[in-house]
Amino acid sequence: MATKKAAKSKVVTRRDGGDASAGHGGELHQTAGGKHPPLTTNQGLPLSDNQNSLRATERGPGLLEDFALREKITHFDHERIPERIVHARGSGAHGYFELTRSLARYTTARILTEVGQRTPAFCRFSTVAGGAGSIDTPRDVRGFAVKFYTQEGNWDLVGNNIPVFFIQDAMKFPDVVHSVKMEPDRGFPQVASAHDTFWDFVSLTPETMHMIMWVMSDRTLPRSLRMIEGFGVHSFRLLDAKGRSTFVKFHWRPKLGLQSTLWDEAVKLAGADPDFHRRDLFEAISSGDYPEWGLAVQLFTQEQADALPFDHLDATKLIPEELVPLTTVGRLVLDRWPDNFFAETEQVAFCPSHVVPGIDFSNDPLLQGRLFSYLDTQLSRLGSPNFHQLPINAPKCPFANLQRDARMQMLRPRGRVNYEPSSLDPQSPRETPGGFRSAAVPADDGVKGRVRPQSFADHYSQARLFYRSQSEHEQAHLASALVFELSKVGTPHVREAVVGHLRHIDPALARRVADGLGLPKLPPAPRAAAPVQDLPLSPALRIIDRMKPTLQGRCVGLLVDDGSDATSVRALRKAVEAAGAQVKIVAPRIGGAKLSDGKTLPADGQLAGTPSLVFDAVALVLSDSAGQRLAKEGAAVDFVRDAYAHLKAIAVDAGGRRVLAAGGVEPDPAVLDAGDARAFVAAAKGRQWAREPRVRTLA
Ligand code: HDE
Repeated sequence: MATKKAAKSKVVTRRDGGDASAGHGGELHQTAGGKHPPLTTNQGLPLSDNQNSLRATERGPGLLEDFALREKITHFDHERIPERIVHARGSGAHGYFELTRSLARYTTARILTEVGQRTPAFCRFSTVAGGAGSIDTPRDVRGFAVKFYTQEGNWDLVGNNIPVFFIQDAMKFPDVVHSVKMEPDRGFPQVASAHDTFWDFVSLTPETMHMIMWVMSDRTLPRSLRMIEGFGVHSFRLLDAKGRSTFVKFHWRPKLGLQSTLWDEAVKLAGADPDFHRRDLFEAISSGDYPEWGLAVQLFTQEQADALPFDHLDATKLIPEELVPLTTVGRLVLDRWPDNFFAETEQVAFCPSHVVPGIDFSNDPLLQGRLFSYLDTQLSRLGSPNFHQLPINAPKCPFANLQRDARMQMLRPRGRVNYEPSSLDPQSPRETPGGFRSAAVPADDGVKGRVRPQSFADHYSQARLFYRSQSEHEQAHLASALVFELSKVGTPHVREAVVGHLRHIDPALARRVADGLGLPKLPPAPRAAAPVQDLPLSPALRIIDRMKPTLQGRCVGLLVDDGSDATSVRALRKAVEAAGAQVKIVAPRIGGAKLSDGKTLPADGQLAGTPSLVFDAVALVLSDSAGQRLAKEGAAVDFVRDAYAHLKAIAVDAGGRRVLAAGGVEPDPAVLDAGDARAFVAAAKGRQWAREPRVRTLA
């Protein structure tokens, strides 16, 4: 038996360096397949047989004595840990943060004052509502959590891709999450807000309205995690050496610009590639095309905050950048995929309470609740207060205190002193004058109580500001999203109540949605707790106008078959790659296609499994006979039909035109000749918004 041979074979190499946590002791065995470490039990016992359990006789019962089987199965039975109650599905990557502009005027935090300093970082992106095994492209908020391993301890900036939140007070978090998750009696829908309980909660909670505008916008349908913004949401404080504080809001801006998919595309992507975003991030990092974001800050004083027409401590409000400008101070680059998904992406534990000296919290009641929740959740998820000792969570600077013991203790503190003050051990850790201090700000006068300030009462003005700041196309998408979601709500009074709220936001929006739902008349608007203000619009909140006309970081699909014109294929590929995009070859067979020059071009994807959904633009270079054949092939017809409906540029030659015709696609200025690679590249840099009214009815 091969394994027996392996166990007996001579030790040929010592394992040098590497990750001791990988678990094997250091000796490699030469086998026919190469050099392998010995397979051992968790106690280090080398095993000679990993194929068969121990049995009383050849065809007899198994034996309890079989410790190797029991250890293996027991460990397997316990492989899963509780998934995160929210943000369960996520993808992470390592990288670094580099400061480009000092904030020394405002803070002592070294990560924000030492220009050029590179701080190691780990970033995890997530959806919110679905389970760990759900899809990447639901209509959902995306988490954007960054752990900076600074010299002064770990700083976690645990944000989202939307700058506001559903609720104002942590007390309501379990309610909003329960309402959006699958309904508890039936266990569906998975990862969708389009159901009664969510909209019931929303309709009875007007403070959700601003966030609802964002969630119904294209922001929740990102094309790639590399093309989302990130926001710290709450106001934080920066503290200088004298203890003076300045409010700060943190923003991440993607280098590739913002880009979203269309709803129809996102829905189909869920089936075509449930890992669409994870794969995209993995492929980008693996190919050295490192995702990058700029870190920008909005800085403002208490006096400026007091002059704002809303309360910045209310997490349902943003501060338009037209009011308080953004200053870019650094960049985040993700350049390394984790070695092991579970050890790193799953076990990473973010807590907004992890800050460094020079950064402090504001009184935002949502943030205050979060400061408790995350530590608590890590205890249940990771099972021990020693979760900070896991390599992904451990600070990369020295850390020491007098906390001791507990489950899964990995450290071996020495000596008799595990208390403070002490005089017996000069080495025991002590307080440091430059250590963390809370901002010494005077507390407001007031009465203790379960209260919401009147300054939190305006729920509609910023929802209006957001909606009215959108481009025409984005407004149409938003209205259509509301119609889609509310059409999935079975309870008429819930649908009507939501439309009632929309009347405060924008009467035309309310009418559009009411029409889309087929309501006979506009439902009444609820009483607004504060007058609705017409705040100055903020065009910076749009996506469409701010999409970068670029192919950088994008992917173009080239559909070929036997006999495709080699010159056209080569010219298209060259032009697209020169513009910074990746080219993927799609063919009816994964082995590739024999082009007109007699050479075989290997395929990256087989046609049936590689729809145009996964590309930003497509080209079809097909011989006449291949065109005729593929015109009868559903996958090829869908390839062009979807590309057209998703407003993508399409290049075709004569063979390709046959498939277009079979798909009933009417040529327009972005359906181009495959011979004109330059025009194709120019069109591929954007979506064809003008085409949209021809392909779908929007509310
Ligand atoms: Fe979270 N949130 N949250 N959240 N959140 C969690 O912590 C919570 C909120 C965010 O990739 C949980 O480790 C409360 C706002 C991200 O691991 C939990 C409240 C923002 C992630 C939790 C909020 C976020 C989480 C679940 C209201 C944007 C994923 C697992 C008071 C600024 C981090 C976990 C990762 C995760 C609680 C509101 C972002 C239960 C109580 C606002 C990106 O602790």
